[in-house]
Amino acid sequence: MATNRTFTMVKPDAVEAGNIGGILNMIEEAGFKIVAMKYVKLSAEIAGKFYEVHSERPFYGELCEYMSSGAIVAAILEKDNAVADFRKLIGATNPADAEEGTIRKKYATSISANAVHGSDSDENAAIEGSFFFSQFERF
Ligand code: IDP
Repeated sequence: MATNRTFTMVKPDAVEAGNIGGILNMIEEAGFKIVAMKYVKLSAEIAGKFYEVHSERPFYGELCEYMSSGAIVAAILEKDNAVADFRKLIGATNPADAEEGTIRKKYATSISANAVHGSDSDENAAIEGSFFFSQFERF
């Protein structure tokens, strides 16, 4: 059964461009409740740990460099069917393929600087949420 939580980050390009508010607004308008949130800047090493599952992919170095290039907003979101519904809301990885009405269509500028992260499974949502938030911060 699908759990009702997912994990997201507003990525450095979107934070830098002043789009935190616009993105959080789209998230809330779509029916997600923000149940944990923080504004942080990752080191390349921490970004590397977060994205370890991608370590064999050719863009891994670029991704870690990019994700540590500026501040991000990390959050846990709650809604029925959260993981799948949030993946729909963010749209395709490459904004060129993202559908109208999605966050990436509106705010992403490239396949790497694509504005938001969204967990791809319930299992990863739980792992990613606990990577950023202690048990006292995700109640
Ligand atoms: P997703 O974020 O849509 O789940 P993934 O394939 O899991 O996409 O890739 C993780 C992140 O790695 C993407 O959001 C994007 O920032 C970056 N990325 C994916 N493919 C490429 C690429 O071909 N070049 C550069 N960065 C990429």
